[in-house]
Amino acid sequence: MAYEPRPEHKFSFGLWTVGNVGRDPFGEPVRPALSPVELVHLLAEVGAWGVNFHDNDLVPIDATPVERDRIVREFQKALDDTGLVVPMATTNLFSDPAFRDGAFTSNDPEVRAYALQKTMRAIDLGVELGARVYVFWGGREGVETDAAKDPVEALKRYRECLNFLCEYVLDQGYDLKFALEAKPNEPRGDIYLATTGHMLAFIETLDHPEMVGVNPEVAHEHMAGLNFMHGVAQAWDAGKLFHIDLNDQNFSRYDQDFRFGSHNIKQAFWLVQFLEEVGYDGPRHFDAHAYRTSDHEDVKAFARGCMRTYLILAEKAARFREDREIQELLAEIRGEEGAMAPYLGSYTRERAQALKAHPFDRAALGRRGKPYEALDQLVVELLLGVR
Ligand code: GLT
Ligand code: MN
Ligand code: MN
Repeated sequence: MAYEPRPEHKFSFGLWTVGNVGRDPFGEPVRPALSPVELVHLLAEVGAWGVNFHDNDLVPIDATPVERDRIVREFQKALDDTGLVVPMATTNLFSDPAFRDGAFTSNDPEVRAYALQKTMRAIDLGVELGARVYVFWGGREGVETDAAKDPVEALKRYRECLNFLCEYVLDQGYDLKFALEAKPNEPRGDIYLATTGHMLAFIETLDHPEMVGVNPEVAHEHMAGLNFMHGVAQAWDAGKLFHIDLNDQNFSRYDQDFRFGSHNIKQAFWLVQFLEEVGYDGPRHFDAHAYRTSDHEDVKAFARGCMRTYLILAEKAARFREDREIQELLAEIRGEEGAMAPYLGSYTRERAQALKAHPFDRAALGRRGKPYEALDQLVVELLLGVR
């Protein structure tokens, strides 16, 4: 059937997404909490492939080792019963009051050590259930006042912790990659490493950059007013697109985590077109939640909607790549090097000298228009379904 999710699409949801109970800074939960096992069954019912979790989405922070093992057994059984997989796991380093000033960047060395301990245990849990990607979202790694922390010192602490954890993974022989997720603010006034671009630069300063990539989230880059697809493209170009958090978000609002494609349909289209064209084959994770007005039935509509919209946009993207008029315009726009071939490409001294001597007709260059209005209108009509 058209637009039906299939395992090869690798659609995944966090327990915290379909399990979101609708609490916000101004209001109490509106939906009864479902257990992790119930959530696995809900995800199977809507056709998802994978389920991700924070350590404490699955195992309460104060569970005894015996309780932990029972919970893991029951969860594993739900996975076996439904065929769902766990592609990714992560640590909750933001909810507990202990992390009020951050985890890896906390000013309190005991908190930093506790954060490492908690993360090692959470990595063990994730690996036990099959995770191959481990996400780090440093929601509390920041400040409200710059009097509190030295930002260079904060980066050193962050780096030291990630280096420690990379060594832990290697020492255990785990097959696990790290994916760092940026966000500019919320819940902290300012969060360090605010965008995917910041993360990419930071990764190169780590001891094992080959183990570490990024997990860009649509909403987080939109909060910063950025073009999400460009950030994703840069991560892809760097070989660092290990995971992706799909959702939607009005620009410059709070972290809305809306259903994928529910708000900025054109940006969503360009993102899907990019992922499909380059052949991204990692998980397509929806880090979103249903509106606070939803009941559990509507949560299913939300989850189905995320996947269906992705598949519809993937079909539109295929048509974009096949549309004769669009492709002819693109061929015209993206000119061949032609007469400029001798001057472009890698540097040689001869090439530089020849180029310095070449006479350019600058005025003629400035008279050349580009039919981008015509091209964009074709894309809009494709998206609006009249093409
Ligand atoms: C939290 C955050 C998300 C992160 C999750 C992983 S937790 O819901 O808003 O963007 O991806 O820690
Ligand atoms: Mn996210
Ligand atoms: Mn978010």
